[in-house]
Formats: sequence, C-alpha cells, structure tokens
Amino acid sequence: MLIYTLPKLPYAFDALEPYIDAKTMEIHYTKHHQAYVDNLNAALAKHPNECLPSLEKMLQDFNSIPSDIREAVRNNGGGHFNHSLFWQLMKKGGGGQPVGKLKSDIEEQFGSFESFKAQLSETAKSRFGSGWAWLSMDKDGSLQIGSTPNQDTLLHESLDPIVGLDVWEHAYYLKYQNKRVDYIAAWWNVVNWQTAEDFYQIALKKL
Ligand code: MN3
Repeated sequence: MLIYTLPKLPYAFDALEPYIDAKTMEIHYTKHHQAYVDNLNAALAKHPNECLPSLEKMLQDFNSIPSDIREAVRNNGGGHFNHSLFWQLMKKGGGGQPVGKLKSDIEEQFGSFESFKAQLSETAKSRFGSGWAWLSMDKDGSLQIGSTPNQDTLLHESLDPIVGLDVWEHAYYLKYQNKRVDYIAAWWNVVNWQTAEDFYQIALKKL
C-alpha cells in the first residue's frame, strides 16, 4: 500500500514575504496540505490488500477509485496533488516575465504577457467559492486558462498543469481577508517562471 508524505517545501515560510506572509505559508503547508496527505492515507488504508492505481490515474478517472473512498481520494488526493505543484511554482524573488518557450507561446497565443496576466487574474477572481485558477496545456498543445472547483485537478480534464493559483480563502485570508483581488495581484510577484517552463517542456514532450 502506498503511503503519501508531505513534500519538502523548497523555501522557508517567510521566503515569499511580503506577498505571502510567513504565518499563512506555515499554516497552509503544515496544517492544510498535511491534512490532505493524512486524509488521503487514511482513505487508502481502508483498502490495504488491493493494488490500487496510482494517485494520478485515480484522479484522472474517478471510477477507478473504490466507491467507499471515492470522494475522500478525489478531495484529499486532489489537494495533495495540487499543493505539491503550487509550492514549486513559487519562489523568493520570483515574478517578472515568463521564460523560454513558454514566454514566446504565451505572447503568441494570448497576444501579450499583460493580456494573459489579466485573463488569468480575472479567472482567479471569478472562481466562485474555493478552487484553483490554471494555465494548462491541452491535448493539441495549445495553452488555455481555466479553473477547477474545490480540490479538483486538471488531470480529470486531461490537461497538463503549467501554472496554478490556489484561491481558497486559507491561501490568503490572514493577510488579505476578503480581498482576493489583492492576493492575486501580489502572487504575480512570487511566480517561479522557470518551474512553469519546466512543466511546459515536460507536457510538450508528451504530445
Ligand atoms: Mn490551499
């Protein structure tokens, strides 16, 4: 049976200050992400003798998850998957412009980086309730902006995640309260564009 663990955070809790405060990072990582991992493991422990598909496979096809743990794996496995991406997509001294092929393809497909940024910000702002905003790559290789509710992942839509933004209140409430728009504007200053380019290159290789 697979046991999932919290991935190491690639920076200190205060590394993303002042855009994302240390207390939010600490609670988000050690409490929220840890809870997704613990709840995922607890669900999987109900099927100790079964050879279950990989987490990615289960999140792609919910019917591959035993029915009694389907919701738990969808929500907590999704939470673990999404947050594992999210931490890597931020860094101290991040922000600025995309790099590499992602930069030129964003400019080509969205007109300009500013236009792309405005569209992703609007999608993040208008996600009702809790969820995520994404830049992803579709099966035909095109880039697209979208969002998922709760902890649903892009795997279920057969899209490859390139950039993801957590817009759950737990990601910003301590510092920004109800001002999600301010959090979104601040988050652009910590985006790790090299990781986004790496994810893009991995996705392109699958075409
Ligand atoms: Mn979160």
